[in-house]
Amino acid sequence: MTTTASNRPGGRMTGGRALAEMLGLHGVGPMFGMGGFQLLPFYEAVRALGLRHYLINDERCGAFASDAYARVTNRPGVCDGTLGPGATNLVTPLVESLNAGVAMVAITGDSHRLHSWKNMTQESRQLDILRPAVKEVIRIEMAERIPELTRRAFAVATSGRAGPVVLDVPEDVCHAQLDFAPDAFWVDPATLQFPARRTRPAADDVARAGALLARAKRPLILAGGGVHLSAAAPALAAFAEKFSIPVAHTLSGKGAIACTHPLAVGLFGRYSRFANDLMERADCLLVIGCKLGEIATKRYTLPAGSVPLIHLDIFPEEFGRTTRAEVSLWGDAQAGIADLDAALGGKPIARADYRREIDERRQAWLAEAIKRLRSDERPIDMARMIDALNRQLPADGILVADGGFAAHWAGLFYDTKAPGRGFVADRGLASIGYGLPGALGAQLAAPNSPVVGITGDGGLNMVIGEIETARRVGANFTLMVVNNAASGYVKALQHAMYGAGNYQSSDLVETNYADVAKAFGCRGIRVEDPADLEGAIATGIKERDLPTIVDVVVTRDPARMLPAADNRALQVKAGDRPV
Ligand SMILES: Cc1ncc(C[n+]2csc(CCOP(=O)(O)OP(=O)(O)O)c2C)c(N)n1
Ligand SMILES: [Mg+2]
Repeated sequence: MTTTASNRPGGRMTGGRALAEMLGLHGVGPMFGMGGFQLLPFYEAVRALGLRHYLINDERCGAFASDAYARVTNRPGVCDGTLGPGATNLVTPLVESLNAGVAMVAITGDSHRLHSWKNMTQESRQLDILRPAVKEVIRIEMAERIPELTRRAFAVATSGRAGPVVLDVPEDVCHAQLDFAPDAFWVDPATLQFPARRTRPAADDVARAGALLARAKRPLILAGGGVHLSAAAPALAAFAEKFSIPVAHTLSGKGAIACTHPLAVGLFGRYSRFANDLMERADCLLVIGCKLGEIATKRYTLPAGSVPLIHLDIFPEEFGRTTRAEVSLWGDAQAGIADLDAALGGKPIARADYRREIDERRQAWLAEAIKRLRSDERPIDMARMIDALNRQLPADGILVADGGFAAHWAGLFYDTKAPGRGFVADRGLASIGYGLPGALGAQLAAPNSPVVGITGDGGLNMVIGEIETARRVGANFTLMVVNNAASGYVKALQHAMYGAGNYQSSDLVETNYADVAKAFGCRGIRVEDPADLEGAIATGIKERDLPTIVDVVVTRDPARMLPAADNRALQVKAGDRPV
């Protein structure tokens, strides 16, 4: 069953072709998936139309790669999985996108409706399984409705708080041949990126927030990932600069202002440079695009209840969930920042003393941290590895961090050099295994930028087959492997909770990932001496003919694995986690 290439949709075609035509009209970026019989006409149409689609070795990774593509471009990511195991493999990454507010369209093949529920091979209750993982499930029951419902998938994915949508295509709908009217094929241009449309907070709420901020002597902005979802980083940086308000960030909010900006005070929450201290002494907190979840609030102990708090968010259900707000601003981050700017009257505020204090606190923090950042230890100190990244990654570089230690260490010590999404971490669900496919998606999203992923060895083991994908598709990023021969975060917590030597199921066998990389036909560099770190990263960034894997042998001492903490001095409260 072949279809002829055409850039003018309409006429007789398969359902799969109609779907591919609609994706083409939506200008989708690289798609990732693994085929099966149900979606074959779609794959054939993708081929005929010349759309970019890549075979992935695990559907989880296809959706992770699309998610990273979406975060870097603010355009919806697209992935697919076949009936049954393909569809169920999408659960974890789709929950990531759901929790993180990332627009995705995930196409699933489904059983032929003439035979469904007759134990067709691979059949499962896949929509029941996927439903709570996504913003919306759209099942196409009539092939005639493919253009309309594809359009609807993009509309739902990109509107309000963005999120993932499953577009479920039964086999007979995909394989059907029918006549489509050309005027069925149109797109709503607003839905080609997210947020599709921007809403503004109510004017009287903005006025009250403006009055609170105007009175404040020590205001502090707490920026979450919503700043990036709204593409609000440049606006936020300008706002902070104009009114001399320091900016602290969550893991997802890194880059809301360049980390090298004098008003950037780094991570707040579970791990902090000095932002938590500033939070304690603030007299007004402006929270932007942040859910104030467990890690941001250090298990609901921050901020102190007495500080007046303004909460700007697109998702009103988050107001008051963990933290009481004095003023809740329901709206888009970028639009809300513009409104607050106007409410403050447009006159810059200098706050010279406050700025000086921030500089002093930064210097004091650095004086302590420098020992780790410049450590010559072998095995290598994680902080030294991040320091090397700080030196080697340029302003347009993108660092993608996996769910283990990588995200926390990089969140704490890595410095972006420009406002924007220079740091991508899967904090929606914090699965391990995002680092490699995330770097793949980010590299295809920003082909001219150096992309570096950091992954744990455990996270890499989970998805190692995607090294083959990266090489095949020419995604020539650099991947740093935090090689501690352990499920390190777990081992460090076991050490803190149960004492030295009491480890269970948290050790990995020593593996040379540089050799693994070479076996996959990629460049592999093993680094055991910290002095070699920068050269290895520089090689990865410069030599763009192949993906480069830098296997970094880091500390194996579980007492020294947690970011910025020496566990020997750690206080462990009964019934609670150590950090
Ligand atoms: C899919 C998944 N399973 C389990 C966890 C819990 N977890 C958090 S960190 C971690 C250790 C991961 O080991 P590795 O990737 O080697 O990173 P490391 O902490 O050693 O740097 C685990 C298992 C998780 N985040 N995701
Ligand atoms: Mg590890």
